[in-house]
Amino acid sequence: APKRLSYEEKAALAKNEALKRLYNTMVAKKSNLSVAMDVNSTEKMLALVDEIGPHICCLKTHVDVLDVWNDGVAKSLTDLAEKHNFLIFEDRKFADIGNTVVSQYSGGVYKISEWSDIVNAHIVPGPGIVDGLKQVGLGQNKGLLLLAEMSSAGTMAKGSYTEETVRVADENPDFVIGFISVNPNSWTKKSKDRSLVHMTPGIKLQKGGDGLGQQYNDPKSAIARGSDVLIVGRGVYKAEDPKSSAAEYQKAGWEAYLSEL
Ligand code: 5BU
Repeated sequence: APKRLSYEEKAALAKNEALKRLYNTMVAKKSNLSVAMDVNSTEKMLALVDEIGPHICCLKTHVDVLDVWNDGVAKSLTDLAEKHNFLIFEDRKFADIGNTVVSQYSGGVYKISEWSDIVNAHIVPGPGIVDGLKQVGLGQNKGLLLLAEMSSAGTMAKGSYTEETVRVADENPDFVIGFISVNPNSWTKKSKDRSLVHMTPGIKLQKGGDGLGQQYNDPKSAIARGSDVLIVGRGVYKAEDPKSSAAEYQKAGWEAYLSEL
């Protein structure tokens, strides 16, 4: 098997600015941890992000679960991203035709393209969704992740569907920066582009589930399956001490990465 590339090597191959910035941040902070700060209180979200900021390479948001949103909140978030040096990934999971996602990405109440560095999309509609998102994001140095797999039980994103995401990614090397993946080593063999990032949700130090379909893997096994960035939600924000929990996940993820090189 070809040797696994380091984050530095992937950065050197990256064709997209946001992707390069992600790898450079990971190397600089020794962190492959992305925290999903899925609390409903905007005030609490901002306070927790300020606490755990030093430990993450990327913050994953769900802007539509927050109780308050306005341009000031967006500014607070991007200020925190600058203060702690992390990227912002809005987990919007776009899934419509190209023309509609142009508006969903750039307009509305949330104006997602103004404050996020990375968004993601399903390829259910076909490749026009990538063309639409690219029209908004490429000129602003944004990046797109394709949902190749999901962490939830019974996911239909598998087999030839997952493989189709590789084809769509290969056709858009300037804008598609990688995938949401669970077990990338099992399906990326044919991918030509080794710079692409694999970001993996459903990570927890204790394996198991949540009673609503989530399935957890631990950091070490996720990295061994080919993941680059570990996404942790409840493992951090539901912990008694979110900051020390984030530090623990950062360490576990980084040691797992080093052991794979
Ligand atoms: P958790 O609390 O660590 O289970 O949170 C996982 C987060 O990742 C949460 O924000 C989900 O919406 C998100 N997620 C996921 O769990 N599984 C997926 O396949 C995708 C996103 Br895509």
